[in-house]
Amino acid sequence: MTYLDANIETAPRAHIRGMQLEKLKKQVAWVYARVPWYQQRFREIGIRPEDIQSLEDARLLPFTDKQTLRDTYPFGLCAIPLDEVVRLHASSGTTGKPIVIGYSQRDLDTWSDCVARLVTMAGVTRADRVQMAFGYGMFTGGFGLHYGCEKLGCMMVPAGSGNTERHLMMIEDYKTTVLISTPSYAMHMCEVGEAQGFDWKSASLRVGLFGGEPCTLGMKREIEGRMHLVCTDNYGLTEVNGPGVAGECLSSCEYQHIAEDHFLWEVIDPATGVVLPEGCEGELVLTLLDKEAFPLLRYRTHDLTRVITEPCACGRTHARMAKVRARTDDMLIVRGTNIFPSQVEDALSGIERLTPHYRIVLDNESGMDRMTVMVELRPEAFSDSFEEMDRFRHHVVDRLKQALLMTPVVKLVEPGGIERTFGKSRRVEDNRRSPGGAL
Ligand code: DLL
Repeated sequence: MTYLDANIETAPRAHIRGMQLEKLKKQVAWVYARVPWYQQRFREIGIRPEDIQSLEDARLLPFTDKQTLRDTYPFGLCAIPLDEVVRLHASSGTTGKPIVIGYSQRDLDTWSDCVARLVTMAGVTRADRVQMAFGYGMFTGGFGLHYGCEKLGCMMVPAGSGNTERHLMMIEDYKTTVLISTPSYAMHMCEVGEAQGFDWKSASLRVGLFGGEPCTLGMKREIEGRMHLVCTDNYGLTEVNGPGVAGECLSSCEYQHIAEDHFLWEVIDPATGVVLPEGCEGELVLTLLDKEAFPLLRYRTHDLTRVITEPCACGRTHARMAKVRARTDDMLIVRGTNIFPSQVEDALSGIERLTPHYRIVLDNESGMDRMTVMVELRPEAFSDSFEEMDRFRHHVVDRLKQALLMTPVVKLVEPGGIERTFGKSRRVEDNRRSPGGAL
């Protein structure tokens, strides 16, 4: 097994916890001394940095969330002089102003270490040639993975997002061995390649590093089979640096190891904020343990997962989070029924004649919520017989009805008919005038 730093990655759990506590105390003192927003919140709750004497005491600390970053936009949470900030990244979000995050030089070094660790977990070495298909803008995916791989010593090919034909040419000409993209873009690249007669089997790619959006096991298997590579999934979010928070090793495809020397995790009940026992599903909350510029304590990610600390076959001792499939805020309320897009995805993934591409469209033109699920047929499933297609459509409706406990409208779309994206895919289009709320 190859580790980037075995001392850290396979440290006894008691050692990891000890290191976390030491860093937590320092981080709390750091934010309290430097950020007025935290000083005020600490006063309101009635705590002082000295009250943090154990990791459990983290529960005394205030939560932060996207709203905190909006309220203090753009630099209100910055804990260092702005002339020591060397980079900004931002996340667009779906509503309102973007949130912005700054990094000191040391923050960037830590971030690159986290990324170098996760790519090593996926079997990437300095001998690899890495083709980047994430964008290099304010999004953290491109720069984050770029510098982490470069730190490892890989040959970076900063192709960026889009222009699929050029990507295929680069694989062929530069013999790249690793592809970094969202899983949905990898799928698109695969389809475009197949349509052009690109020979994935003899192509040089051997590893796919996917992240930025959920990747189901079905999708992973499909991409691995069609592109002839091994893929792993990594998780992160702009507010907490970007990619590098957690990554999948080659031993457990359902979980990702959290870089616990840099992030303290908790899982809470999203409705009450109460911390749940280990292994229970809830909302992931992360505290950055050594961030200089934009330190976030107890950041509510809205991502639903569960975390376990059982030993992993790879020998790493850092806790593992189950792959994120849903967010508390992507729950849709349709005619009073709570629906997560991941439930739709699970129901569709068992139907062989469909591609993994789908879209959920909501409207209430008639005064009542209507949910339409657009599903895409595989080329071999397409038939001229109206009866046969209608029978199949009914079959899809039945499967969704069983999973969702409500009956959606199903529209069959011809192969390639659902729009592909270069970055994160957009699964839900909510056109309702006053949509049901989210958690
Ligand atoms: O997506 C950071 C990132 C870039 C991670 C590239 C990995 C690779 P944001 O744009 O701020 O940052 O979006 C963060 O995306 O809260 C999750 O809901 C979702 N997400 C990110 N990675 C995964 C993943 C980046 N591997 C939000 N699986 C997060 C499932 C993911 N969801």
